[in-house]
Amino acid sequence: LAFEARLRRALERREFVVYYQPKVSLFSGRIVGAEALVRWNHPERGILLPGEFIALAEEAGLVGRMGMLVLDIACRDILAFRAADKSFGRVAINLSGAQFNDVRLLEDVQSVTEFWRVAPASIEFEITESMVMHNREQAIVLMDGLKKAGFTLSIDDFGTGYSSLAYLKRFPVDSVKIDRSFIKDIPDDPNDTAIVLAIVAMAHTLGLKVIAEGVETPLQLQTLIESRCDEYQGFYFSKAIPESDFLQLLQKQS
Ligand code: G
Ligand code: G
Ligand code: MN
Ligand code: NA
Repeated sequence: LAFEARLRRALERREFVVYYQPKVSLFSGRIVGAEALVRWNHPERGILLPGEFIALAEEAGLVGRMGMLVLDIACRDILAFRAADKSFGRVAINLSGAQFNDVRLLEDVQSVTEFWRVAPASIEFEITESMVMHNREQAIVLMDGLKKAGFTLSIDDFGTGYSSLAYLKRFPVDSVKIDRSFIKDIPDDPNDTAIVLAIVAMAHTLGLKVIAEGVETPLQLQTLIESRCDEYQGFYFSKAIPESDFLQLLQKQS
């Protein structure tokens, strides 16, 4: 309970910060977007990673409020990113299961983007397969609503759940993010290399873009380029960094 009270106070005091990890385009080789990753700037303990507080925030019913704070910060930061680089695309935001089950999600996110006058297409929501598969029909209704409002949708950790072609076709999503467990051992592991190729081919057939996460080595990148994966994210390019550092990266490339 002490931790829960501490987390509540952290929300009131806006102790959360957002770090950004670049997404690089196959087509242009430029940074075209970023994934927003929340950190708790704890007054005594310093920067805490999501693994130390997200699950507890979910249990305490606070993850929705935290998510709205993350979206609020990301919208503010997008305006700065656009000012630094006119061609800057999207910021991706991770949704938790609790947010996805909240009937007010669409209303809430629209009120934030409207406040900042940020086009919904600049916001990409990363949704995991398991969140969608948990309640498929309700998930499709919510995703349809978000799409109609103009938001971009992506399936995170793709390949780890019970992803099926049949369902992917019915989900109104724009892209899939291949889970980093499939990227880790390419090109040495022929099975993983084949899986990556198959995911890209399948996604492209369905008109979806493919993002690879966890890209760490030049050989992994080369393999992904050869498989025509659309965007890359990983330590090879950059870890998640504070807003001011990300802004500098954008300024350097424009
Ligand atoms: O870099 P990293 O340790 O930041 O992130 C770990 C995990 O935390 C990731 O799987 C990511 O999905 C999750 N995460 C990061 N930021 C957020 C956020 O703003 N909201 C939610 N729900 N999850 C997040
Ligand atoms: O997909 P999720 O939303 O689960 O992914 C974000 C997590 O992946 C964060 O914890 C981030 O720090 C981590 N991550 C990002 N790039 C890399 C990478 O190249 N290698 C590894 N091992 N982890 C990465
Ligand atoms: Mn993610
Ligand atoms: Na992921």
